Amino acid sequence: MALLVRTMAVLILMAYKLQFSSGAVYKVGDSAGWTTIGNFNYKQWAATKTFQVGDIIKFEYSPQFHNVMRVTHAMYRSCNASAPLEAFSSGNDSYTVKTKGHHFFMCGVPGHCQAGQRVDINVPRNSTSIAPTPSALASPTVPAAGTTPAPTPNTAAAPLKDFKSRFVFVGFFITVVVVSVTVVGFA
Ligand SMILES: [Cu+2]
Repeated sequence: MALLVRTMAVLILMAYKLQFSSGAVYKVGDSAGWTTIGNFNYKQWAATKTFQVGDIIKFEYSPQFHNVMRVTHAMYRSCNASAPLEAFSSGNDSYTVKTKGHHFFMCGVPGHCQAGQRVDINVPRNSTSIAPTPSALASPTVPAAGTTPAPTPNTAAAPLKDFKSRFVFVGFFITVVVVSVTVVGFA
């Protein structure tokens, strides 16, 4: 009986944490969106934000003219789009920040990154967050210079999957809690 109550308490706490760990949503460039028009200052835009693990970074643009590539620091500095870690091209892309540190993004259309269409989403290492922080090892390994593995556009669906699984988890915990309450009621 006491064990059941304790289990319930833990499950309620977990469900609560899962619900509130969904972070803020930031639309890159605000009303300007993800563009080369108007020389939007994405560096300044990012500097005014305090990003956290769990935040969702949204890129809105015309897929005819732009795309989004998550790249390494070296690729970001040199505007090299040859081997992105992840590639997005729907025009309405969401990236969930899963680790602390820098997350570098650039447009892979020739000339756009050089024109300033790149952004560094930085979650300070010493920042605190209520969101679960997966190991830094979870981030893809940086390919060695010289090798050019094919881009992996399939990963674009990953943030959505993650979002869905979160809801599945919350639903599961609520079900367990309801069942537990029913059992206690009859005990
Ligand atoms: Cu572009």
